Amino acid sequence: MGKAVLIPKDEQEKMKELFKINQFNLMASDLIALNRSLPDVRLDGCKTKVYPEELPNTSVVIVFHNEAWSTLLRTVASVINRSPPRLLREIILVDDASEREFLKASLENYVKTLEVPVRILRMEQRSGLIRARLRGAAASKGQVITFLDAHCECTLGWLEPLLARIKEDRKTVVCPIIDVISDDTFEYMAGSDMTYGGFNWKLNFRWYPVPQREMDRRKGDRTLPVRTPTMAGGLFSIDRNYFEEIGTYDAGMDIWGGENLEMSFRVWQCGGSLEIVTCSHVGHVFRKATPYTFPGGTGHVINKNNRRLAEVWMDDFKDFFYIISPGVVKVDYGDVSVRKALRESLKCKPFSWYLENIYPDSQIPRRYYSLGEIRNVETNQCLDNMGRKENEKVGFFNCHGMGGNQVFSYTADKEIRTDDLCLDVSRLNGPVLMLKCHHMRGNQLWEYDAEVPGGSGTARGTGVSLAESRDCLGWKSPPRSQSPPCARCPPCH
Ligand code: UD2
Ligand code: MN
Repeated sequence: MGKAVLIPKDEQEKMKELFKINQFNLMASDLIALNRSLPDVRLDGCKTKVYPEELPNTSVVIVFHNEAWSTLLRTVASVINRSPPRLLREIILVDDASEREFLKASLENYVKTLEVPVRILRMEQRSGLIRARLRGAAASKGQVITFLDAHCECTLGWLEPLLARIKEDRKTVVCPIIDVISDDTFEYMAGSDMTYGGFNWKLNFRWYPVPQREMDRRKGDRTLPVRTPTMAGGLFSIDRNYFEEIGTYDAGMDIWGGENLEMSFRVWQCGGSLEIVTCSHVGHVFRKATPYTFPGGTGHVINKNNRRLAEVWMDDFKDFFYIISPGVVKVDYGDVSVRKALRESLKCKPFSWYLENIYPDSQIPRRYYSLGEIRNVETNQCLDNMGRKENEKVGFFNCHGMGGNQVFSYTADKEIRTDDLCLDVSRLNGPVLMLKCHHMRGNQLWEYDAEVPGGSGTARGTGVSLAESRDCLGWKSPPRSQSPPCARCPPCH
């Protein structure tokens, strides 16, 4: 029933050793049956829903690199045991050049004993999850392709609502709610239907609360799919032909990262939609660290992938990513002309359309006056978020002109924001804090009185000055003249 596994004290040393192999509690996973039962975590309204008898069937594609035996085969078992046989066309396992012996002949022999066709494809060399998924997709025969990570557990009724939604609208890409399988105890914990996918300036995928406008659109019915700006990436279903039409994946992306935002932007901007189907629940082991190597270096690979998606899909809004990630502009991202041509041929909408219509609560403001540093021209000190977290005070530091922690945007809503935090003066005479942006103005409203855009002026919060001991701050447009340009003053609105 998805309960936690507790390892006795005298085995905990061993447990810690084994943890390092996959960055999850392998000992716990190995103690759990491959076909363990799970609680039914669905909303009551989901349990009684009736889906059409005729639904498209699906191929399930699972890519893996050095995955553990028990997690991989528990994923497979849960797919087989909890999918109506008529809807499960096949399971395709794509081995991304794993080095572990048990993933070779033993795996092949094991899957032969299963009652659903399971094919194993092997990448000749380490290719990363994106190209591995492309390989699996190309070999698949189902009407729908469902991608899963190799450490998932599907729950009762997970598949029907996904396929039913695609049957209703073949251009909808659908994700289940991703439940949490603890990396420590393998306890199964229900995910929330009240969060959806977003991203920050660094292009990290993040969960954010489902906004009121989306609750209103669904008239408060939480069993209806949530339109989500982005997806986490690992677990989703897509109509097979639509996957082709919309441009599959960017095969120029390596190893891990970025492909989820790339697909999210592409689907929305090119006429499709992306939803979390809240009646479908699939568990996933979320890890705190990656267990495998990144040929080329973790940072380099992720920056390259992110540059590819920023260059193709984000138009000038890529400036937010570039200015907050110093050095990233130096990363070679290869050739994206094929992806740009795809964007042309599909007549996709601009990123500003996406921000306005799909993600108005985005961390990247659709309209803003300025993006750059906030400098006190007398002292040459700059506002600096100091890498601090929510609810801490904003700092000051010598201006370094490198972006990063010294980047702020003065938005059309008159917020001063640094990534997903806004300067806030809710504590009377207290320090200026960085809090979640609430879009309600109030304590997050800043007036800026410079006469020329980008010129010097005073930024004042309601009743409190921005700096602890200073009355005002000089305001200067971004210092960098090299590409990418950071200033766009002020946008039309
Ligand atoms: C999340 C996604 C993941 C992917 C990633 C961004 C979920 C639950 N997971 O990270 O699917 O979108 O964000 O890229 O949404 N793998 C390979 N070859 C590699 C590296 C990984 O086959 O070179 C496999 C790996 O064994 C796993 C899958 O790809 O089955 C995803 O990798 P992960 O589990 O490390 O990614 P995760 O969950 O942190
Ligand atoms: Mn994963």
